[in-house]
Amino acid sequence: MKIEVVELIRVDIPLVAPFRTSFGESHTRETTLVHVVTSDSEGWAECAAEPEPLYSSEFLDSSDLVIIDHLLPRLTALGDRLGAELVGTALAPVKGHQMAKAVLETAILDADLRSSGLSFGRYLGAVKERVPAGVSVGIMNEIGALLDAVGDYLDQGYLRIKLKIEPGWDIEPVRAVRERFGDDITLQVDANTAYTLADARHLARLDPFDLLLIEQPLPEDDIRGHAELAKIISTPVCLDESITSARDAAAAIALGACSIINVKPARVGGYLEARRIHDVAAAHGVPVWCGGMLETGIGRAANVALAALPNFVLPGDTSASSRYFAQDLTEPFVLQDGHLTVPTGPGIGVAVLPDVLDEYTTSKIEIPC
Ligand code: OSB
Ligand code: MG
Repeated sequence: MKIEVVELIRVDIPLVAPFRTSFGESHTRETTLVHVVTSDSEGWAECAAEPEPLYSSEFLDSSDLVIIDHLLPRLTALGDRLGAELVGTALAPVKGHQMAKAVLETAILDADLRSSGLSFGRYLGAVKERVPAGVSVGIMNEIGALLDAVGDYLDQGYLRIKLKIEPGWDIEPVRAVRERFGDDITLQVDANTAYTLADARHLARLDPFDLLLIEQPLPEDDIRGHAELAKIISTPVCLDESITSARDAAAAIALGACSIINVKPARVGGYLEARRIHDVAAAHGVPVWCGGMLETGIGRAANVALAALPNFVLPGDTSASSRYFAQDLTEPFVLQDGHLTVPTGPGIGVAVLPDVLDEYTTSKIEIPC
């Protein structure tokens, strides 16, 4: 396969409601789409980075620049030997920049699979036709608004609720949700690194609420802290930001820093590394689930396929398109019985809607190869 043209298309799409986390608030989903055109196919992927380096050190402009100046030249140097399975090795000399590497590898994988007629699910090893959907609920100004939002998501059929937390918005919202909706709903929290180990006693106050897990309470480089915390609190510790490779996953498991892993393909450099994390975790009896970064249908399609692998035993942040957007870039993913259907068409199995893409495009860079 030989790349002929790569387009970097920046889009900015309004969210149906602002989404607040411990690190910031978003009103739109701004992302770069990578469109790879090859001699016999094309591929699409979506960058998970955000406009500012607040979730991780990567951000959209950095990802675009790294792709253009450092990643793409290493791939075009391979000429027509290029295939998705060579991308990781070819890009390994470039340190870090997992999200930039992931979007490029994913677009090439999509092109590869479209030309061979294979779906992402078939290629990755999906064993399910549909996957259970959870929903991530942002930090709000008051408990009443939170209860309304959670009630609405439960009415829609979401099978698991994740509350974003931060110091000052943790015990009380969890207590309120348990009091209103009972002990039977599956409930978990995500701190996005907002605490330190000195908060261990405080976080132990979440123990009585029988949470499925607490996600990334401590800074991303504090593996030892998570291991210590896991000994103090009874809520299972799940890592998100800390895990950027299968080696990280193996180390965190061995050190007792987590008993569950949130797998986000973008954070770990792509779907091939994500599958390795799935395998490492499975070998240790550690369950995984598929995280999200407010993806459009383009990124969501591949995530839903990954979430159909056998060790993805917990509901993911794989919500329906309507949870994020009034109008998605593809046909919307719809919640049916609390599940999303795994696409079966070639590649990611969904098509970009050209008129919608035009409407939300803010800039475009075309790189002939
Ligand atoms: O930590 O999982 C996270 C969104 C943006 C950045 C980080 C995270 C999130 C979410 C939303 O929790 C998940 C989603 O529904 O896509
Ligand atoms: Mg998270």
